[in-house]
Amino acid sequence: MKRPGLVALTVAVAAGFTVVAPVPASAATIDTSAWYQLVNRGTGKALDVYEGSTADGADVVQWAPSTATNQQWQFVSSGSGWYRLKARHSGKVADVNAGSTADGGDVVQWTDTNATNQQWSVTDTTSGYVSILNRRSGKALDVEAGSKTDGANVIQWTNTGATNQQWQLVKVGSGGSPGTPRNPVLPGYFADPQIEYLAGRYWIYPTSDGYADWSGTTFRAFSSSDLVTWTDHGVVLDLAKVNWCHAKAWAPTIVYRGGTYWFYFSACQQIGVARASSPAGPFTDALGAPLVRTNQYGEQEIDPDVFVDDDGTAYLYFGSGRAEVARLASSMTALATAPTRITPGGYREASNVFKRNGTYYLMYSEDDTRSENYRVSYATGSSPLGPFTKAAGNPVLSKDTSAGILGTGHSSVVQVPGRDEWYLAYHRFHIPGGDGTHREVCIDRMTFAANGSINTVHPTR
Ligand code: FUB
Repeated sequence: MKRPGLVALTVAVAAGFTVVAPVPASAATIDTSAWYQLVNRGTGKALDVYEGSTADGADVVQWAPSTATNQQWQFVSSGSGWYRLKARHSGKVADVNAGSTADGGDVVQWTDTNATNQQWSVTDTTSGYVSILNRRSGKALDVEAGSKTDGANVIQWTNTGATNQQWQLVKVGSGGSPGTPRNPVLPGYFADPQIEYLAGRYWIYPTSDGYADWSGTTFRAFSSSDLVTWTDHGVVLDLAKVNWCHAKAWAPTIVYRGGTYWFYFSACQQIGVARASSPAGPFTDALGAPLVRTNQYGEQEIDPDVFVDDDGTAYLYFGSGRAEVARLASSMTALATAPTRITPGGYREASNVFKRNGTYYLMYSEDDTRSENYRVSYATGSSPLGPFTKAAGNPVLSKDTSAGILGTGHSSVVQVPGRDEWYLAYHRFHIPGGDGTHREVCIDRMTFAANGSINTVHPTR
């Protein structure tokens, strides 16, 4: 059913308002045979045809995610990186009503004519989210005024990059809940896993382990569509090609910004930054020098982590023996501010920050990676710059001697796109016979209590 007050008219439009086709980012991974739910980053609601109407002109709104087919969309290629968005229940496509080029132009469904006001581009914003721009107007698919209510209108608006213009593409079926990881998830010796969701897949960037004194010199990448089956992408950065340090390649992290994948890594107990156009690399040193130098702010400048807040500000966390955070410059290759010290109780290293329901969670490791008691704790704060207070109920993750699981630490957290479903990647001593330099990478589900505290994660074999 069409909502009152909408003009049930759409027009095919002439050339003259078209925008330039984007370089595909997530678009490169779009499966045109699949159905997707489009979940808004700012509101958590899904793109929805109002009341499941099959009529031309029915309004496109947001609604709480469900399995209904009026929330399932197919990307139908119009060529050159442009797509129509076809609703599964009606076969009609998302259309800027009457070919409007104005801010506030309403998005409705209409019979597929392949007109430019029915064509959309898909471009990565920050990790896992895309912006969707209309070809005729160049404006972004936007939840009006960022409203969080069911039924809030979806319109077009000037592309500002705001979170109510960012969408998560959740593949129906395979894109819902991933499978149950089987530990260890990576074969062989790896540690310090950084897990991320990038360009429609899960990725792990670990330390290559099994070397005395943690003397590995290369970084590899692994990816998966389901957290179960992992593809080895080989060496994505070799310190032999980094002119300021060729030793101790440890604990990297990655973030997507401005069309580039930025890869922060520890080398010679300093922090570097490299760049690539794909999450599979190859990464090239971006600075020709460390971003954080030996002893610049403290004893061990290692274990970088980058968190990008909803307003687009990026923060770099790092440090062993104490925790630091600094805002990153928009170039991503410089600190915009001097670091702030945010060390929570028991902190050793391995900061990893995420946000859930407005709370910032700082995960970190306690004890020594050579100890079987190496473990994961967390602190919370109301700002990415802290202060962070160690939570009750820690540690989140620790050894299980009855299962032969020891040395569980250096974790990172990933959210399943569009769902309140979270996984913790971490390393443990290799089974059998591992120790602090022979570690393996595991993943287990992480859940929250109603008050937002993290429930204990039980490590699994
Ligand atoms: O893997 C080398 C170091 O061991 C990491 O940087 C620390 O977090 C610890 O896991």
